[in-house]
Amino acid sequence: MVGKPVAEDKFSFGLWTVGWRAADPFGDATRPELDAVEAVHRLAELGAWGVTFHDNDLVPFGSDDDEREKRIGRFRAALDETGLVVPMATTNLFTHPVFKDGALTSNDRDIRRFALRKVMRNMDLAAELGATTYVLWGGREGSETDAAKDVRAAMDRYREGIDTLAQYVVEQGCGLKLALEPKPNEPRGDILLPTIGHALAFISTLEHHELVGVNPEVGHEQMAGLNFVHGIGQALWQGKLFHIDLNGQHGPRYDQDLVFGHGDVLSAFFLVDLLEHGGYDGPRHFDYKPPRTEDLDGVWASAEANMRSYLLLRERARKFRADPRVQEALERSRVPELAQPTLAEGETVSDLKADRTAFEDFDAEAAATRGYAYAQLSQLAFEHLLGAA
Ligand SMILES: [Mn+2]
Repeated sequence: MVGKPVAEDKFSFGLWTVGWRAADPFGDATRPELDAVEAVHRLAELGAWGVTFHDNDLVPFGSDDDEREKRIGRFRAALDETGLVVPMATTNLFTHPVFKDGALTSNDRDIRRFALRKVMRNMDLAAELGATTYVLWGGREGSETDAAKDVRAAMDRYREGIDTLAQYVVEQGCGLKLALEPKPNEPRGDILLPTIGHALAFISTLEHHELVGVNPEVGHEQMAGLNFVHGIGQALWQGKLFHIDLNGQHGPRYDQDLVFGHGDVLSAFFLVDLLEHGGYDGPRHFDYKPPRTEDLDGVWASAEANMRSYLLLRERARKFRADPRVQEALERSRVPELAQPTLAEGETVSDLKADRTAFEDFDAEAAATRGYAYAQLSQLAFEHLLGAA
């Protein structure tokens, strides 16, 4: 039904996804280390378009300059051989113990300065490799006790940090845009900028707000019990959906990073429908973890599964949109009517106040009896999702 992924699908994977060795808080790694060059070749064979990385996915923390150049050179050669692009890069500001109290918002000023330099160094590499988006996930920015963190001061430092990095982008003229990735908790007890909404509000306070958007992840919003499709809808509406992390999650619990669609499949259907019809043309980036039970064959099967899930959902979303019964149902539910402004063109608030049909003569009881027919519309979506329509 759906073919092999092609470059136009813009599927990308983090090196840390297929390369995850599956160590968890209770158990050791179950898989051997995966060479970045091997990952690039295998992803290309599967039809992926892009690969992304944290600085330390490519170059281990503390490597000397020779080792760094050698590793970057091998990676670059693999990109050249396969044609894979690097649309995005990011910084590991969470693994090394130095970041145990955060990076841009650590109480320790020396660590904040070190973190900024670590990001800037990898931004240079990202730009060299052709990336256009730079993601910042502040997984360690937060606390386990409210006594430890003055959140107002932390927000000052977060803003200073992001504005400093944006200023660096401007001065280097490297064309990168920054994308903040919200998450409510894990690894910290509570993480700053926990949701898309918090991040959007924070961005509006930045000096370089035009350079900063969001990189929302399916599972992160669902961990907070939030509707991911609504969050993406608002990010698109504000022109701030710079990048997206696709995966699966079963509601509020630890961050599962399942294969895309292998969590809330109905939400995944409406998400793909929105991305495909809502004007998003950026990467479809998978930030998932191959299950710990899998050997390397299972790793590649799971990578392929992400792309196939997306393509299957896209095919169903397209059929849903093209179905005349769906068009009729949308009309019956008055979905297009919401695009009509509430006030008429040129109508003033005084005009509205003078309009007796809007209030004095409005029959609220009669209007209250009108049904919205969402039950039929919702079932049509469900049947398309199942391939039954
Ligand atoms: Mn995650």
